[in-house]
Amino acid sequence: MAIDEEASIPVIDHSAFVLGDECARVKALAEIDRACRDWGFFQLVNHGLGADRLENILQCTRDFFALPLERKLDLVTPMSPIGFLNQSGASGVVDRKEHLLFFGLDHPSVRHNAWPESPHGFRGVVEEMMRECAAFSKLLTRILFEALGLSGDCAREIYNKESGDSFLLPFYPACPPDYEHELVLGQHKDGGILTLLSQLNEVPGLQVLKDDRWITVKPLKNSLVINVGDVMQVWTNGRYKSVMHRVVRRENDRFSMAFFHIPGSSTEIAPLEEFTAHEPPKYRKFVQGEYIQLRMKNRSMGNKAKEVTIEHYAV
Ligand SMILES: O=C(O)CCC(=O)C(=O)O
Repeated sequence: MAIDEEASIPVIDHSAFVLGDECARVKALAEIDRACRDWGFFQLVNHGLGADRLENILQCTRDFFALPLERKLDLVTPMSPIGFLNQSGASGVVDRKEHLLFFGLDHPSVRHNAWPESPHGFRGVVEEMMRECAAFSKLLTRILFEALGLSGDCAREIYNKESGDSFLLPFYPACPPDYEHELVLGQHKDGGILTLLSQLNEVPGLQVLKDDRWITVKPLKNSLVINVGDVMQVWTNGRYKSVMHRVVRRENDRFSMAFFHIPGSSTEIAPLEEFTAHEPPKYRKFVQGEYIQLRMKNRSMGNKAKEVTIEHYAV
């Protein structure tokens, strides 16, 4: 598939939701609605996650991944997705990256998070960011519901009883120029409600599929990339799109941060009545935890089976 370096995903100004100007709010809601239908992705500027906090996360992340591999391997947690990982990939495609994954602070298994002793202060910085991201992703979910013409409280009723949130710090090591644009993270969609992503050190690499072309997401200073996940696609019966994305190699080290806003594992997911009044449901009901388990097998090393996607539940 061709790569389009010219096109850009929509950019939306979050200050429209803060300043109290009703016209600006209505316009921004319409922009979000269009972006979620057409792209499944947008970049948000003037969001509430402070630039200094993002800088602190970048610093901690750099320092952690600069440690010798043996020290990082101390944080491998067998049989669990959390902690350090430097080997993943499926269907013969190896992800050339390392990452640290944590359960969100409201996740029932948060106590199992594995914390590095070095760099000093890492846990405090990451927990503060996770707290911010959890609050901001709830707010954004309410904004997406409002853009859909639903009450923001609707979100509270359908998924807020427990949390499946997680927080990822990936590191994509620099590659020699000849290998630029090789895949480092295979194409996939996200399995939750929505994802907040920061290209922390502004090295590009993230690409989004649109009309059979890969569009590079150009890093904008202090912006957040927001993307719709599979759950939002099911809730809206396909109106909002969970879109394929991937990461390609670059000549520079690349650091990013992703917060996956995910319903708790016992939450039942199905198209909302509001979207099935005039058309049949496109998905059957499923339980979030079951879907997450199926997806985890997708990316486990050596898995040769066909990837399980949300189409597994299509009717
Ligand atoms: O690092 C990035 O830019 C994207 C990460 C991502 O898509 C993922 O880990 O699911």
